[in-house]
Amino acid sequence: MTKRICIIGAGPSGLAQLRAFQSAAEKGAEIPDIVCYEKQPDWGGLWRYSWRTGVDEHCNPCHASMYRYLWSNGPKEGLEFADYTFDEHFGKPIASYPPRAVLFDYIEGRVKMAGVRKYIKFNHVVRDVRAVDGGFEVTARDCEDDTEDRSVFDHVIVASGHFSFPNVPHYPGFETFNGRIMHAHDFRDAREFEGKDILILGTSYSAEDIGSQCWKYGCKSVTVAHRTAPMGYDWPENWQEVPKLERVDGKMAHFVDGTSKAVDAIILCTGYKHHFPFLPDDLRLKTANRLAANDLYKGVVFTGNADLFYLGMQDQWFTFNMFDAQAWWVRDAIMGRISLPDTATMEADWKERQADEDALEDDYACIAYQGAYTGELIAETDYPSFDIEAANQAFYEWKKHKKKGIMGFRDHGYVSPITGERAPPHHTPWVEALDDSLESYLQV
Ligand code: FAD
Ligand code: NA7
Repeated sequence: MTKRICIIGAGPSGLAQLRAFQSAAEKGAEIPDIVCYEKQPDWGGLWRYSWRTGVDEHCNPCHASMYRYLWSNGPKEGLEFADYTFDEHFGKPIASYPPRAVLFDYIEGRVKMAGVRKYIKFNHVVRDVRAVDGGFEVTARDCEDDTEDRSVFDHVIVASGHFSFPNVPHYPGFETFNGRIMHAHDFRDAREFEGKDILILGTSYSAEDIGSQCWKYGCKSVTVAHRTAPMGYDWPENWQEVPKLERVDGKMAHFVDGTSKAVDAIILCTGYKHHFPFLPDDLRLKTANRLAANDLYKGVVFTGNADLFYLGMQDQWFTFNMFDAQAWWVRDAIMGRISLPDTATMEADWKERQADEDALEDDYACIAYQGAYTGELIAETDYPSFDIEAANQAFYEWKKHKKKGIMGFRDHGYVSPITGERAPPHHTPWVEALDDSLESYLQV
């Protein structure tokens, strides 16, 4: 009997899974029956921009955390598909930090060519998954017809992402703040903050990038409060880093060192939660945002039920190529090309990975660690091998360029780990490039 597989989500991870199965079929293998449920009306996950915030047109929580004018925050050479290069897709070399629309086009190009859209049920939100005799019963809602779709599958692959449910802290005085308080998840357009004094909480990617966007599109000042340590870049003169927020009073934000600042808006760049409202406790992944997640053998097999897989649940330096490595590996586990060890061995695996992660000394070591993990999975499948060390190198250079000039790092080019060619510079420095369209980016 042909196995039945359910994939939840058609973002980069779910699409990698579809491409993995299709590539096996292309080589003559018999592949399982596949259904991919996607709650949005199109594929691409976070790379599909939506203007909506809060709840969507079907009253589901909006998935999008994506905003306008987002340019890749890491070099594209660190995420390039080994089976589909940027040069192949665009027909020419392009610069290293593409805006969202360009990356969306690249993601879409590969799956269009693979012809996998037929497997996806769009506008279908998965509401419930439970273990039953013979596998899993999955209940999805067809949001267009407002009907229920209930089916049994041998395997479920959760590819629903983990940067969509906001972590929202409370600080005293938020209730009466005379301005806008929002989480990064609901941020859509930096122009909203033109001429405004903004306060950002958090010091990671969202804080750095949303602050930079607001600065680039003309906010009056950026103040970033840190809970642990400042980012420490050489910021523009109207940008300051201050210690932890203590309380808010009217428009005044008071910090723990006794200083204060009047602000118009507070943007909480305070991270996201791994949240799976459609999963019962016995199948639900509970983990922090880290490189080696809890309870996942090889970073993908749920140790509580080895017929259930998760993709892309790690904190991410590597993204699209790591999702590919995982997807090819999961495909082979499902197709019996890779056998799984006993539960005790699987448990020991993620604990050992976490101990190794805990011993890493700095970001450079974290990059090498995730590169090695990606390489480990690739070596066990037929995913095209590529020069992981070259991808690591692109990340190392990226970090140095950020230290050198936080508003200028996107003006550099890196060597592709697949083609060995260095990317050309973009035609316009990032601070001056206000048009983030694909057409503008691809101009020579
Ligand atoms: P997602 O892209 O989140 O896709 C998950 C999919 O699952 C979505 O389509 C969603 O609609 C669907 N889904 C969720 N729940 C259900 C359900 N119950 N039923 C049906 N469908 C469901 N990475 C980079 O490499 N470079 C960057 O510059 C970069 N910038 C980022 C900027 C932001 C603001 C964020 C939030 C993330 C960024 N990332 C970046 C990281 C990002 O996580 C990955 O690039 C990638 O999108 C992860 O893919 P995914 O498929 O795992 O998850
Ligand atoms: P991250 O990388 O998980 O970072 C979360 C940040 O939020 C981090 O700096 C935390 O500070 C900070 N944080 C968390 N809770 C609080 C509270 N209560 N008060 C103040 N600060 C807090 O999330 P990002 O959104 O930046 O990045 C996630 C993805 O989105 C990433 O892949 C990007 O590409 C886009 P800490 O250092 O723990 O003190």
